[in-house]
Amino acid sequence: MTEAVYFDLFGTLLELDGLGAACEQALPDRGAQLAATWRARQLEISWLRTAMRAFVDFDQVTGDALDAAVDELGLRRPLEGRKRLSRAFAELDLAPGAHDAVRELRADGVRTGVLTNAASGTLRTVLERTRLDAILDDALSVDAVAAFKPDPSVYRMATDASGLPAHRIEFVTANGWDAAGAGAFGLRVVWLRADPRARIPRVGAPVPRIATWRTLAEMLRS
Ligand code: LAC
Repeated sequence: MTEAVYFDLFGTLLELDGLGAACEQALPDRGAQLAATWRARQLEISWLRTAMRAFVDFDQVTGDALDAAVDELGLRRPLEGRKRLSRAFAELDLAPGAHDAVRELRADGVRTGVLTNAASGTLRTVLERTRLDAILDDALSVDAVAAFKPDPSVYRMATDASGLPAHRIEFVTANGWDAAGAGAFGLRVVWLRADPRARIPRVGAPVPRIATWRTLAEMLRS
């Protein structure tokens, strides 16, 4: 029986689809391109800053990534509504089925938590807005360790918070690179793989189990 389960936030509990729509409003016809470039730069900057030991919080990384993406797309005018758009990650919708799955697991007596790159303040706002705060025991932001995923210190927050060894903790993410990082640390990983063609990066991590929000609770029960 599962004792504790931690969830990734951006792209997992929250779906990234809304990012394209928000970008489309700011930049008609190129919203999808801006959203994809923005997310790619956001992750790249977080990995670089972690390797460089030059942590700033994820809000700052996200803003810098937006500016980098806009620059790359070669826009001549400043992006309209840049300030509002930079908050788009915090306003993403819950993934369908996510709330039900977390609630079901918690009702089974499983300890639940979120383990995310998100800055503490943003995380609090998101959990209140989505009402996840009522069904999550732990809200773990990387601010506490001043490093981003996949630094092992981030995944260690789950063992510290739960008091359980890594191999008795489930970690659920839709991000393949996050699945690799958590698996390499020793957590039991479930990958909510959105695209059947997606592959885990070849970094020597164990192969994760694959589920959907609909099948997750049942899988973790057995
Ligand atoms: C998170 C991003 C990386 O940690 O998905 O929420």
